[in-house]
Amino acid sequence: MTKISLPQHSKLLQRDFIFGVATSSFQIEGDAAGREPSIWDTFCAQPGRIKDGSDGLVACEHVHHWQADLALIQSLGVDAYRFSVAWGRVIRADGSINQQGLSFYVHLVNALHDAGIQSHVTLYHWDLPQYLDDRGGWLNRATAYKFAEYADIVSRALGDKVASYATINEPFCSAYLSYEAGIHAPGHKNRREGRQAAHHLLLAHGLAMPVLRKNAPTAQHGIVLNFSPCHPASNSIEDESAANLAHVYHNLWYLHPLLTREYPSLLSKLAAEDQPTIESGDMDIIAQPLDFLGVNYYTRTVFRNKNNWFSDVPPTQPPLTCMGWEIYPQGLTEILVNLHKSYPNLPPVYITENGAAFPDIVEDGSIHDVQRTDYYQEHLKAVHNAIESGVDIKGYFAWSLMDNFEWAEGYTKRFGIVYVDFDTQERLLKDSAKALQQFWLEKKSRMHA
Ligand code: GCO
Repeated sequence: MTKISLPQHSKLLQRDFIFGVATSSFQIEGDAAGREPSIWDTFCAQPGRIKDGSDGLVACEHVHHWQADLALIQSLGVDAYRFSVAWGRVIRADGSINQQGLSFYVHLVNALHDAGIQSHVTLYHWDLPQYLDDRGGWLNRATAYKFAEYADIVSRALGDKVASYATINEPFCSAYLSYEAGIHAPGHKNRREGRQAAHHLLLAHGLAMPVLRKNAPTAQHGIVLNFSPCHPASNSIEDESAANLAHVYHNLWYLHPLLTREYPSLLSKLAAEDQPTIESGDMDIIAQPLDFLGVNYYTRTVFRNKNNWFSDVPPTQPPLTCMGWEIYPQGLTEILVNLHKSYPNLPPVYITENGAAFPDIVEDGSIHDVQRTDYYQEHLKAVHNAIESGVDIKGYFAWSLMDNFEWAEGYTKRFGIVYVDFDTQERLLKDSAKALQQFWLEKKSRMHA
């Protein structure tokens, strides 16, 4: 089995660097009866939306198996677990609190706490209650205020037992993929809607931050953004400017307002009918001080010029993951160093997601996912390199703890370090999990020596 290792002096091997595994509510929980339907339930029910026609009604049945899953997390030797709360498990359509649903998270956080594992809670990982979408979803400004109320309820219940609260996971996905590209729920295709949803998601974040600080004063509060370095398909001026545009539109659109109180100047260059409504005072609400920035990284993206805009060029050369994504670890160092240099006020960073899907085959009860182990090895080295270049990075979370519902790809893509047999709900450590486990346990034992 391949071993994971880092240079002896690496900051990642020091006590205060946190390692964890990550999941999200809709992707693992199941127990649809215990919550309100979300936009993803609606989306899954529409023919043709999900590759294998599947849904999240059962998923990994984590709500029923959470204690065993917690034991599994503990056995890996991690310091932390990142998971999300399902809004519709906490607040019913009539506005009342679902006490049983809320208790699920209270028990989980208490048990993690007792096990000495930090809880890193994400409040919104895409499963908007359908009852809010019925009132316009993220196109309705009121949803941002509803989010702050929801954040209040969750943070009152979980308080400072949680190490960190992230408001929104990847607003790029909930805005662009969901309202502009049409590939995520609710599946709209409209540029103005994409920009408006992005604005309301950032507003929701800004409205929730002071609430979280009040209810959990010693926890850390921030947001999780996804980044992909944008590279030109050729060295023509047109392609280079397309790649720059993509970088601004996909990466900086979300970070820039948080750190500078302004959208990138590209906003004013969009057609008037594509520009979102921004009320006075919104930018001040959005630009709350951040204790941390969560960075999700999977791959780089290549763009070419198309009608003075950008169009992505899917990679064809190996090594690719099952998603068709190029394995490009140096892109993680590149984007982190780039952000560090571009924003003097960049907060400390957690890598909140990083991982890959490969065709996992069970052979005599084992999964020899050498490519995934290599992926982790190389990306951990990329994080190490970014720290050496001066980026303040506090922790790293592998995506994902276990195979789960991969959105529009259904169950066809396995991102787990733990294999899930969806017929029996059995969990099986892949070789990558064993390699990470060995790496994490060795780090722990050195700390205690
Ligand atoms: C994300 C998504 C995850 C996906 C992962 C792989 O935050 O990007 O949260 O839910 O499963 O990115 O595509």
